[in-house]
Amino acid sequence: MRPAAHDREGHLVRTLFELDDDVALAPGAWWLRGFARAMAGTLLAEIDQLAAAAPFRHMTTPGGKLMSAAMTSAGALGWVSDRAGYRYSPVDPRSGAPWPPMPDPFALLAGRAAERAGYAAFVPDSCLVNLYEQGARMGVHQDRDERDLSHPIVSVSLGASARFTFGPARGATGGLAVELSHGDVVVWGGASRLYFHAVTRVRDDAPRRLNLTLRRAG
Ligand code: MD6
Ligand code: FE
Repeated sequence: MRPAAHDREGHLVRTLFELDDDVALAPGAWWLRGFARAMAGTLLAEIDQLAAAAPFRHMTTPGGKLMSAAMTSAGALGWVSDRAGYRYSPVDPRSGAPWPPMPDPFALLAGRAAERAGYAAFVPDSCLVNLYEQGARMGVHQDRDERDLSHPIVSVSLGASARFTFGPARGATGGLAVELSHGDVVVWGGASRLYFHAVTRVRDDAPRRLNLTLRRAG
């Protein structure tokens, strides 16, 4: 939180929330607005490097549909999807080689963001990178392929802003929609670790959107 502002007469001045305030989204879930903005250039350069080694690709869902977001991974484990299902794999199925190592700035940012949200000593072993070109979306899902669900997930948004929905049920009941902007970080775990979420649209305020989701998967 920022210190509260006062006007010339000493009145406390507050809007609903101010730029870069931390916002509690749900029990255990925090929206850290702008938390990664100062690191964005570093993160984007790391993404370019890792995509040169493990290119973005559109994976197939177990139902046989092509996902509209393109994906790649870094770290000991990478998230993959194909006709056989969703799972984590130590190798990139496209090359058969291990995923590129977790970039140090990713792990550093994840640990700091998790700590700020109340999760001490978070060390990710997997970073899924989602690339959204215009028109790409992500359908409603839960993240439950990780071995130990007591670890939080740290999600970093870069580039175009996007509408993100988040709640306890597959439908809208009890949920929220927020606009995630360049540099925003969402951390969630605990009571909301299995909340449903989706990216329902990506805005055209930048040519594309990138999202990092950092997890402890193994
Ligand atoms: C995205 N994010 O923002 C998709 N999952 O592009 C996710 O699916 C997600 O942001 C788990 C935790 C945080 C997330
Ligand atoms: Fe997810």
